[in-house]
Amino acid sequence: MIKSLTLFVRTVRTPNVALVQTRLASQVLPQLSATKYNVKRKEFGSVQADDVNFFKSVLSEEQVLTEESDVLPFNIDWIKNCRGQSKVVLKPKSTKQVSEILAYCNKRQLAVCPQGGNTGLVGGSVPVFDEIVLSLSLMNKIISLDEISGALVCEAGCILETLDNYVKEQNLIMPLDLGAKGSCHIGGNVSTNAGGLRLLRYGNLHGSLMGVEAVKADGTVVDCIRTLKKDNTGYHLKHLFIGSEGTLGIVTKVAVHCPVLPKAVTLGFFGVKDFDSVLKLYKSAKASLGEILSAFEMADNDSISSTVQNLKLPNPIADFPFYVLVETHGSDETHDAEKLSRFLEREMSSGLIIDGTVTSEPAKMQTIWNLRESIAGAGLLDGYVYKYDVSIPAARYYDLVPVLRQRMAGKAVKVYGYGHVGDGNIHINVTVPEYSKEATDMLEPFIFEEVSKLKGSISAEHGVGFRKPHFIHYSKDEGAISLMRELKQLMDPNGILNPYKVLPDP
Ligand code: FAD
Ligand code: 2HG
Ligand code: ZN
Repeated sequence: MIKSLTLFVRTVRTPNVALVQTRLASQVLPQLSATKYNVKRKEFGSVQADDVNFFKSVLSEEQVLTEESDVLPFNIDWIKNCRGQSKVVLKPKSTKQVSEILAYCNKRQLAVCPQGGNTGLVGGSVPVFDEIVLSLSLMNKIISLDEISGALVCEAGCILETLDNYVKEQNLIMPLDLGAKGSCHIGGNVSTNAGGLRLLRYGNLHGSLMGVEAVKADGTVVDCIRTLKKDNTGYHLKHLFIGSEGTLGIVTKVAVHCPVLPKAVTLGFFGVKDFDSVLKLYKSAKASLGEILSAFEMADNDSISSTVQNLKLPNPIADFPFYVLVETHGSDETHDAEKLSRFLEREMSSGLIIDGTVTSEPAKMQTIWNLRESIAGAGLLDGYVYKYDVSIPAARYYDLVPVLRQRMAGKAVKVYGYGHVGDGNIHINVTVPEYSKEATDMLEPFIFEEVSKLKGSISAEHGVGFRKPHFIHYSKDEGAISLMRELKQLMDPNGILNPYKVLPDP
C-alpha cells in the first residue's frame, strides 16, 4: 500500500544551495586554477589604472569592484574547485554599457569572463588568470510578458526563480527548472543551454528561446529579440549563443516562451529494487501517463542516503536500492489522477514499485523535490566532489557507477549516480576526502573513454567550461571542433571572451 507522507521539515525548494555555501565558506580557499591545472597565461593585456578609470567613466563607481575582498567571490566557482585571479569586476546596467566595455576591452586586448549567478559546475563562470569579470547581476529588469502567447522578454541577469514567480501570476511557468533556480540567471541558463528537471516535457532552450540580444566581442549589438514562433528570415543566429558559454558573445536580453501553469500537479516518490526496474518503470510511465508526464528522475541509494545524512534532510520513504521520482503536469485533476492511479496499481502489483508515496500537496511536493535537488550540494560536505554529467543510451545508463565504485575502492568516500532518466542524462558524483592529482588521474580520462565507447556525451547539460575542453574530442570529431574554432575566430578574433574555456588549445 502507498504510505502517506508524515515527515516534513523543509518546505522551501532551494535552501540547501545556500546552506552548503555557508558551511563551505569557512573552508580554505581552493588552489588557483592556473597552478592546479598547469595553465599558461595567454598574451592578453593586463588591467592598468587608466583602464579602471575608463570603466568608471562608463559605469558608476559602485559598478566597478576592485577591492580584493569584493572581487574574491567572483573568482571562486560553486563547487570550490576553481579559483581565478581577477582584480576587477564590472557590473553593467544596460546593453549600451556592455557594448562600450567590450569595444574597449577588445581594443586593449583585455580578456573578459562573463558571469551570471556563478552556479556553473564546469568552472566556466570564473576567470583563470586576471580576466575582467563581467557580472550581469544588475541587468535584471523584466521588460514584457505577453499573457496570450506566453512570450517573456527580460534582461539576462534576471534570476530564474524570480522569473518563475513573476510569470506564475499570469498562469504561466518558466520552461526550465533546476536546483540552482534561486541563484542562476536566465542569461546563464541560455549560455549553458541548461537542461534541468523538466526538459523531458518542455524541451530544451533551443526550442523555447524565441529571441536573444547579445553583444559581440567588438561591442557590436546583435538584436535578435523577437517574440515570434515563426521567423525563418535567414540564419537562426540565436542558436549560436545558446550553450556557447560566453565564448561567442554576452547575452544581454532574452525572449522566452512560457508554457501554461499546469492546473493539476502530482508527484510520486517510489522505491524500486534495481536499475532494470527503473527503466521498466520509465517505459511504463511514458505509456500510461503520456502527455502529462513532466519529470522522471532517479537516484541510487547512496545519492539519497548521503543527502539525508550530510544535510539532515528527511527521506519520506524507507531505504531502497533505487528511488524514482515521477511528476505529472496536467490540466484536469480528475483525468490526471485516474491515469496516475492506474499506473500505480499496475506497477505495484507487477512489483516494479515496492513502496512509496504520492502527493499533490505543494509543501509535500517541495520536500520531495528539495531532497532530489539537494543531492548536487550534499557531496561537497564529504570533502571534494568530482562531478561527471554524461548522457548514455538508456540500457547502459547506470553501467559506469559500479565500474567507478570498483575502480575507486579505498580512495572515494562515495560514488553515486542520479539524474534525468527521461533524457538519458546521469550525474555521477565521486566524493573524496580532498582533491588529489592521483584521484583525478584515476578518473580522467578513464570515464570519458568509457562514455565514448558507449556512444554517449561527456557533457550532457553542464557544458564544457574550463574543466573539459581537453576532453571535448571524446564527443566531437575533428571537423566539428575546427568549425567551432572558425566560428570563434569570426566572432571574437582576439579571443578575449572567456578564454581557456570550451575550445581546446590547438
Ligand atoms: P554562470 O555559472 O555564472 O555561468 C555559466 C557559463 O555561462 C559561464 O561560462 C559564463 O561565462 C556564461 N555566462 C553566464 N551568463 C552569461 C551571459 N549573460 N552571457 C554570456 N555568457 C554567460 N544545470 C543543468 O543544466 N541542469 C540542472 O539540473 C542543474 N542543476 C544544478 C543544481 C545546482 C544546485 C547547481 C549549483 C547547478 C546546477 N546546474 C544545472 C548548473 C548551473 O546551474 C547551470 O549551468 C546554469 O544554467 C548556470 O547559470 P548561471 O547564471 O549560474 O551561470
Ligand atoms: C542536477 O540535476 C544538477 O541536480 C547537478 O544537474 C548535478 O551536481 C551534479 O552532479
Ligand atoms: Zn542535472
